Amino acid sequence: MLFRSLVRGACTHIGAAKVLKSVEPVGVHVWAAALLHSAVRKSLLVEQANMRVELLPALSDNYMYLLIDADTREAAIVDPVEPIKVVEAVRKHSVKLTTVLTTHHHWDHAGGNEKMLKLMPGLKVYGGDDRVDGITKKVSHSHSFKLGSLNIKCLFTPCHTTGHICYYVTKENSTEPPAVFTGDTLFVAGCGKFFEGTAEQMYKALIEILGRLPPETRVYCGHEYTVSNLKFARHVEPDNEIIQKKLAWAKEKCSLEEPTVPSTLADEFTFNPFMRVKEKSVQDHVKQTNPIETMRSLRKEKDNFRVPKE
Ligand SMILES: N[C@@H](CCC(=O)N[C@@H](CS)C(=O)NCC(=O)O)C(=O)O
Ligand SMILES: [Zn+2]
Repeated sequence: MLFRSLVRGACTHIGAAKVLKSVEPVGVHVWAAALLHSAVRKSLLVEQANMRVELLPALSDNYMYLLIDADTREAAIVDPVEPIKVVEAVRKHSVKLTTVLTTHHHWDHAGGNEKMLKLMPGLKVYGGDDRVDGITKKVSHSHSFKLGSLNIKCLFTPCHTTGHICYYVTKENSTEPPAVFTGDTLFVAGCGKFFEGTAEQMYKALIEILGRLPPETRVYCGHEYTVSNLKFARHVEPDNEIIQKKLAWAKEKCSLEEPTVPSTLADEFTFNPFMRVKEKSVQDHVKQTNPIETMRSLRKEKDNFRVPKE
């Protein structure tokens, strides 16, 4: 799955295909392709008065996120799989990086942790799984800590992996939207594969944990999969106009190599089939009447879904 995620990203891969033909051996192909592709994907800075989030594209379709507390200029990095890019961003913003937030142990998320620690010794490395490289602080559900003046709350969302953590970031007395870093649990218009978990667990994660956060919460996910996810969403709900519009928008963004992240939880409830398992239109598609069974059927169908070219 990880090989596929490198050679088949969400958007176009013209440059990557060229490299794949000309470089030996196979392992080098993959890395060269991934690095070349990520070089053209654009980053994005989301600025609020209380926090700043810089989206840093990595590999072929991953995102790392530099989270900055505006008050103290203390910063955290989410899933720093390409540490050199992180060091560059830290220098550019003149911030003090103290913290690594790891969503799960897969190498395309945690694989840069050891190098990150070598480049910047003393970092605190958070994660929910002993398999997370370089982990210094193992956390569980509701564990909270500070990043400068920001509060970070760990949300245990096992299913993609048994130790998956989402990180929910708030600032006291702020009227600005909170942020949640969802790794491979919730994607824009989709969710992670159930590699180590069940439909019951993903239902709990998406509907009962993430779905109960404030609707305006900005969602920063682990991969740029929005276009292919929306093509599946369209297949599930062909009459949902919001999906059609979001897909046209996401295609445009992708053609410009711009991120489709962040979205919001309120928006996810309008186009993400895995967040819409209580909707009759989604249940009818999979011939189920129970939301958890709908979740199970949807995931099974998406695992075998051939994404159409258009
Ligand atoms: N479908 C992915 C294939 C790669 C893959 O399996 N990715 C993992 C995360 S590393 C996943 O959970 N994907 C969700 C999905 O395919 O719906 C793609 O669009 O490139
Ligand atoms: Zn991943």
